[in-house]
Amino acid sequence: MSEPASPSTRAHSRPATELDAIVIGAGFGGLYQLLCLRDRLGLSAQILETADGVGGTWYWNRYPGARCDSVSHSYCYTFSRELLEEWEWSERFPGQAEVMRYLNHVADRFDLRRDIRFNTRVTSAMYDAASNRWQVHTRDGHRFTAKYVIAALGCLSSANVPDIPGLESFAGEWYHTGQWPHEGVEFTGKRVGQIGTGSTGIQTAPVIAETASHLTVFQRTANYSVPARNAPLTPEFKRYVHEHHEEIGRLVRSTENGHPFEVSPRSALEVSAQEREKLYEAAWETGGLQFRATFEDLLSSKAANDTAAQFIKGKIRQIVKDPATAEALADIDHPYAAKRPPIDTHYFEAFNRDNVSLVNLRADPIERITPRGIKTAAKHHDLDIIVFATGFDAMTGALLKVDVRGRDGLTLKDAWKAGPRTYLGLQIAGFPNLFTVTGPGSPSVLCNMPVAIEQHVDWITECIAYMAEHGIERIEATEQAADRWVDEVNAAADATLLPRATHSWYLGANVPGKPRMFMPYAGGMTRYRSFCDQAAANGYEGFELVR
Ligand code: NA7
Repeated sequence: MSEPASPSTRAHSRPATELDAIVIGAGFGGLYQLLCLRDRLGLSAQILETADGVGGTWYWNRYPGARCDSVSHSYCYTFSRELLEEWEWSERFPGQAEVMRYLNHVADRFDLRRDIRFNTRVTSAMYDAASNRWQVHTRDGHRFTAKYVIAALGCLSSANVPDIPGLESFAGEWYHTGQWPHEGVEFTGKRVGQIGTGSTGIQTAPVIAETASHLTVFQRTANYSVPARNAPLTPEFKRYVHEHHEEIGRLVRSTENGHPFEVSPRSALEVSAQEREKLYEAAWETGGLQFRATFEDLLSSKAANDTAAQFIKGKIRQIVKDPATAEALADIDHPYAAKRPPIDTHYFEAFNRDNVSLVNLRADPIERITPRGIKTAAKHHDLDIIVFATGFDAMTGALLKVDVRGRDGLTLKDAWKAGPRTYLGLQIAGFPNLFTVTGPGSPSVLCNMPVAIEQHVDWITECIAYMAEHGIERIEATEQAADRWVDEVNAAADATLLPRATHSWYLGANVPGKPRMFMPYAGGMTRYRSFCDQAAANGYEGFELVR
C-alpha cells in the first residue's frame, strides 16, 4: 500500500478541521468508537486511518494462513442485536478474508465510511492547554483540532523487522507478515526462508510449504502449539448461535479471557496421571485455545504447567518423524501459555514434508543476510524469498510512532521511558482527554479482543457522556492512580507464570532496547471490569476532572 505524498506548504496553510473527537485507527476498536461518539453522543467525530480501507490489524496481516485464534461466534461485536442476527460466520475460526468482510459490512451497515479519512497517517498529536484541544497533524499536511483523541491503533500493528546485518543486500524479495502485499506473493517454485515461529509463523509455514519448492524455517525459540481443528460450521451450530446470542454474549463477558468457555475448576495435580492424560487427549482432539482451560492452575502453578508442557512436547515427538527436527521443535524453554499459545493447522506435520526443513538458531545462529540468502554459523541457505514472521513492537509501538505531546509539552516517549504507565490502560497522566482503546495495562491481548474492545469503548463513551452532562471539560488520570495501577498490573502478572517467558512480547523483550515491563493486565477480565466500573461509579475516582 503506497502512502500519501509528503505535505506541501499549501496543505499546511489550510485551516484546521475542527471536531469534537478524533479516533485514530479504523480497526475493531476505532469503528465501534466512531459509532458511539457520532450516533450515541451526537458528537462530530472522524477516524483518521493510514490504510485505504477498514480492518486495522486484519487489513495488514494478509499472509497465507492468516486466521483468527478466537472462535468465530465470539469474535464479533455484541452491541447490536440486528448485526448479530444478520451476520453468519462460515468456519469455526474465521480466516483473514472473512474477518475483513465482517468489518466492511459493519462499516457499511452503520454508514461509518463517511466519517473515516483513509490514506491518512497521523504524525503528531499535541495538547494545547489554553484551548483545551488536541492539535492533530497528518502526513499529507492536514490539521485537525479536537477536544478528545481516542487512540485505537491496535496492540499488534507496528511490524518488527529485525535488524539483521545484510538485509539491504538481499537480491530476492522479502516481506513482513504484518505488511503483506495485497496482490499476494507467488511462492511456486521458490526457495523460501521464514524467520519466526510465533502464532503467525506457525499459521503460515504449512501454507507456504504447499507451493514453495523448499521452505526453511528459522526457529529461535521453540514454541508450543495445539491443533486448531478448524472446520466449516454445521447448520446445527449456526442455528444454535442464532438462537443463543444473548447467552453467548453473557458468557464471553463473564469469563476471565473473554472466550466462550469456562476454565475447569480442577487442578492438574488433583487428578491421577491417567485421568490427566485422558483430559489432555480430549482437549487436544477438541483443539483451539480451550486447551488452556483444561485445568485451573496451568498458569499459576509450575508443577501443573509442566504436565501440559510434557503432554504437548510428547505430541510433537510423536508427530515429527525426523528425531533431530522433533527434538529441536520440542526443546521449549518456557511454561506452556506463558507466551501467547499458538493454535495451528498441521504445523508440526509440515516438517514431515520433503520440502520443509528447520534451522535451530539456538545451535546455529544467523550471521547475516547475503544477496543470495541467509548465512548461519554452519552454512549458507540459498533463498529467493525471506518471510519475516517476527511479530510486532506490541502494545506501545504504534502509539509511540506518533509524536504525542501532552500538558507542558511532555512527550509520550518521555512519559513511557521506563515502560508504559497508564491508569486502567485507558488514560495516561499528563495527557488530558486522550484515551487509549485496549492500551497497555488493560487485559487487551490476554482477552478475546472484541470483548476487551467493547468494554473499553463503552467505558470511554460513558465517560465522555458523563463529562458533557456535568459540564466537565477535561479528564486526566492522576499520577497517584497511575502509580497504583502499575503496581496492580505488576502484581497481577507476578501471580502467574507469564513473566517466566523472559523473551515474550508481553514483556517487550522482542524489541531490542524496549523497556522490559509486563504490559497487559493479567488479573482477568472480571476483576479488571470491576476496577473500571468502580472508578466510574465513584465519580471517576483516580482521574482529575476539571470544569
Ligand atoms: P511473535 O509471537 O512475537 O513471534 C515472533 C517470532 O519471530 C518469534 O518466534 C521470535 O522468536 C521470532 N523472532 C523475532 N525476532 C527474531 C530474530 N531477530 N531472529 C530470529 N527470530 C526472531 O509474533 P507473531 O506475529 O507470531 O504473533 C503476534 C500475535 O499475533 C500473536 O501472539 C497473536 O496474538 C496474534 P523469539 O520467540 O523472540 O525468540
